[in-house]
Amino acid sequence: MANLLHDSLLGKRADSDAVFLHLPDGGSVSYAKFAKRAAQFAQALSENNIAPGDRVAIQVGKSPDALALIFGCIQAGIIFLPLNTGYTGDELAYFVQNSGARLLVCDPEHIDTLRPIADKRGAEIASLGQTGTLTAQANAAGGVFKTEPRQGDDIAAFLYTSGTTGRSKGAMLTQNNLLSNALTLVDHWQFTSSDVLLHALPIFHTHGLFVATNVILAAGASMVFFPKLDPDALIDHMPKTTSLMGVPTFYTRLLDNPRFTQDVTANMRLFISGSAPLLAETHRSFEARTGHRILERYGMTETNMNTSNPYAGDRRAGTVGLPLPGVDVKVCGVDGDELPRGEIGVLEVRGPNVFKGYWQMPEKTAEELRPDGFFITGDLAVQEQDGYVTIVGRNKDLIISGGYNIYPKEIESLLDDQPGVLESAVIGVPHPEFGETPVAVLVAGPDGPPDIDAVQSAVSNSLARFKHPRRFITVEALPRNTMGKVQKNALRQEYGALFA
Ligand code: MLC
Ligand code: AMP
Repeated sequence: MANLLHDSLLGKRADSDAVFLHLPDGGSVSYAKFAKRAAQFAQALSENNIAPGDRVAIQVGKSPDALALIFGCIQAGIIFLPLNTGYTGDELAYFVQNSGARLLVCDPEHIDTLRPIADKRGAEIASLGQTGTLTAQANAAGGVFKTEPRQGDDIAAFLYTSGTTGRSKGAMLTQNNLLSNALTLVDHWQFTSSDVLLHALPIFHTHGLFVATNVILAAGASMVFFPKLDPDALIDHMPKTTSLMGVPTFYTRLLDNPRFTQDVTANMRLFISGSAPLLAETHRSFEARTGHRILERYGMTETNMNTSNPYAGDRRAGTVGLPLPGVDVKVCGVDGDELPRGEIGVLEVRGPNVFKGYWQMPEKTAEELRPDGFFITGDLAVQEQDGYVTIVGRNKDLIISGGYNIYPKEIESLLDDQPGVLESAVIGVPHPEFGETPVAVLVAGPDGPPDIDAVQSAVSNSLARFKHPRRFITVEALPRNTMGKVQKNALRQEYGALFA
């Protein structure tokens, strides 16, 4: 029996000398070398008695080995949870606990601080990097590993995504969710083995991992693998590359760079944007500067990619294009009934890309995944007569900063527990660089106003940097409607120009 994802993405090129990764400083990693490295990690994991179906939590910096570890998990049938490197110990503890991870893999410099978190939850801990313990084991492994059979419906990964209420949920993504979407995107965006992608996204989210990496593997193409976004480095490499995938901040930062000219982009065939709304204005400025029309697409952690502007055809600024082949899309009223085209409602999607449910949260799954397979995205959208979809807002309390999701509820729960805070509301306001940024509005308790420095340090201790409110404002009372519900719209209006 086969391992669908491993065989399709890596196995079939396991002997190929073709380049998979170009390293920014000049080296490269071939498909054969990468496949062997993945097998070494699969072996190292097995030697640690991590079995198929077990979970491995991975919080490591971006590197070829980090990617090889993920593909080692796939080959060994182990479920991996890639985690944002910005998460604090508190956040990490939750993911290890909730997933029941058998192993936590971290950077060598964090192993001592994170060990108690793993110990307390009965997980082993290992590290990846030059002095890493798992790296040493992989180095000693022969690199021949009997691939674990896996079927399309088997879970490949948990991707944690927060909710508007309560804690993060582990979205269970199957092998077929990931593979079907990668194959669709290769076709839709016309990727071939000649493509060279600029890869500057993190590999712990859907965009950098399942869209960018899996598309490149499925096409047998290659990518320049940058540790993080550095617009100058992208510009340096662009004359020899063909494509870029980024969040809107990538495009605004490129436009801010005077070295970014039409000449630099002459060899590029495709610029793709997603994970957050791309302003129509950015789309137009980009075309004016380079002659390229950015291709915007729309997806989610739970669903991978759902819609995309066409490769050949009208890439319409401000829209997320048409449903991808095999994906059903409908715009519904709150009761779930489909609305006529042209009306605004909640977007629902169905297809082989849609996840299996939230790990050990059947009620949450039932709230968002209908029995007929439609997933309620929580995004507000309108679909034109000709099928183009525009995301016009959100029916969920979510802030997206530079492509990272921030759920106000998580920050508010922490703020409400701080001395001097009676209650709080966190809102997203427009930000020139990150699209949106969180602002905290606090109501003082009866004993006087809160000490903002103390509140800020509580936030720093518990939450990843990207979630920190950029402004704390103390008010007498929060605006409420007649039902007593906080009117965040009124707050957004009042503070909307803070970063203009
Ligand atoms: C970094 N910082 C951020 C931030 N990224 N703050 C808010 N929002 C962000 N997104 C913080 C840093 O910690 C730092 O804080 C300060 O901001 C400036 O750092 P920087 O060096 O300028 O940031 P940089 O490393 O360049 O990162 C910016 C970025 C990055 C936009 C390149 O955030 C990024 O790569 N975002 C992509 C996220 C992503 O992949 N999303 C896809 C999700 S999948 P300080 O105080 O230390 O200076 C998904 C589905 C789909 O949504 O459809 O794709
Ligand atoms: P995540 O949970 O990190 O996968 O984020 C998914 C959310 O990002 C979606 O529900 C949308 O709100 C948003 N999103 C992704 N792509 C786009 C896009 N092209 N335009 C607008 N919003 C987007």
